[in-house]
Amino acid sequence: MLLMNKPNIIFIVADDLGFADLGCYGARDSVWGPVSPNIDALAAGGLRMTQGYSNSPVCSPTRFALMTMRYQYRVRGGMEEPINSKSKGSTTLGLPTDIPTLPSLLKDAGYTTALIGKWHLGYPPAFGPLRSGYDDFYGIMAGGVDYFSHCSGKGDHDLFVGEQEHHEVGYLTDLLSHRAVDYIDSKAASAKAGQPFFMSLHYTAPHWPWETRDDAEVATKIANLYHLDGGNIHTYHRMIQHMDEGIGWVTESLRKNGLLDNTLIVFTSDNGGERFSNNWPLVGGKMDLTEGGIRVPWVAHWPAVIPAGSVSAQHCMTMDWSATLLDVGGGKPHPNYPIDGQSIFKVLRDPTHTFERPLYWRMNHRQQRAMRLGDWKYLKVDDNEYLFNIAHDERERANLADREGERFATMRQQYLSWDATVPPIPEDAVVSLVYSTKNMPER
Ligand SMILES: [Ca+2]
Repeated sequence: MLLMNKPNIIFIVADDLGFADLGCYGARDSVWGPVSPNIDALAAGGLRMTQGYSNSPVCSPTRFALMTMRYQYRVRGGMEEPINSKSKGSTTLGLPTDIPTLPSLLKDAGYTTALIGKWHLGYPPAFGPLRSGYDDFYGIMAGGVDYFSHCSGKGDHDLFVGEQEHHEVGYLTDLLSHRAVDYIDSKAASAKAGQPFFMSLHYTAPHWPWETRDDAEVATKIANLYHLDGGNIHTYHRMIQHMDEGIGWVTESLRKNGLLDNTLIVFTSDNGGERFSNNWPLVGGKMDLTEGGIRVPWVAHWPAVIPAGSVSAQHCMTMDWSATLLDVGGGKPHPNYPIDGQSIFKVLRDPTHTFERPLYWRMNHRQQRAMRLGDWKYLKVDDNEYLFNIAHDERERANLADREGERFATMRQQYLSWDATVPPIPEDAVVSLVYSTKNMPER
């Protein structure tokens, strides 16, 4: 290691935040000012990735990859798009507890570990964060809850400390931020004495329902959590800003405790943007393998190692960042569970460094396939296949499959060869869509 002490690690994951929703990724200011000044400051003081992806365009599959550092298709639960409340009581639709995870392997490397926020990888007694490597858990088990009642879509109260149900009054984004600050405060002395911590901070913001800190009243009136008759970009911006403010509190807490210099903070989203997101200049969003569904912000801040103001076009996806955090923490993958993720630690130390990194995605929804290799992307949606030069056309409008026939055939074959290395989509895998064109026109 470069450093005397292993760094503390904070992995912040937003929910359904789009590629261009942050100021540092080109978002316009809201009517009341910048939407994400604190995350923008982390990017300015660290690294911003321009070609970073999520492992999936939907929630739980990405989280399987984040935890296991492997393609999510390797476990049955990872093929649900996404895990929903019907998996309560299931012993198959969740993260199997025998699989080594990022937190369990960091624990082996000497870290204390905590998840504050959303789990979404199956329900106890078969599954849960404390069974997969986290020492502490404060948050929700489901894919989404109301910000005030903390109830999931079926009306079940879903806020837990460990595996104990926990009632607390407050706006969920703020509760998670305060809890994260408390965690840092409680671990500061031991961290300075050489016992590092790994904190996953998985916000539900800016996911539906469309409620700001001032919308307790709205929460009493919505028919269901999908909130198809509510929200607007102003509410959406405020929800991002509340999360950003909390991230400012977290950063300030690290500074106050003298931990900021040797703490690696990583910020991202679990999938591309939803209905109110800004994904410009990309097309599509959540559930799509066009760039808008999978290209997400990746910001990393670590003053001791990452040069301020760095920008990198290194290709990477969620599981590569998990592999990086394991690498940074001095952990090792379990030999029986070789990981698919590739560490980009070298890029953090030298953001001018890049390496070739082929990336693959597969969705049951609309039989989608995608592969990114260098400037090029092979894409299939329903029965249509495409080839795009992402470096020239990241909006994926100019289909070069005919003009570049040989390249198209080669990439298609390479995709199929990769696909043969992961289990096929089982017959009973479920795709759950929240809305259709009956609810709102095509985007
Ligand atoms: Ca999500």
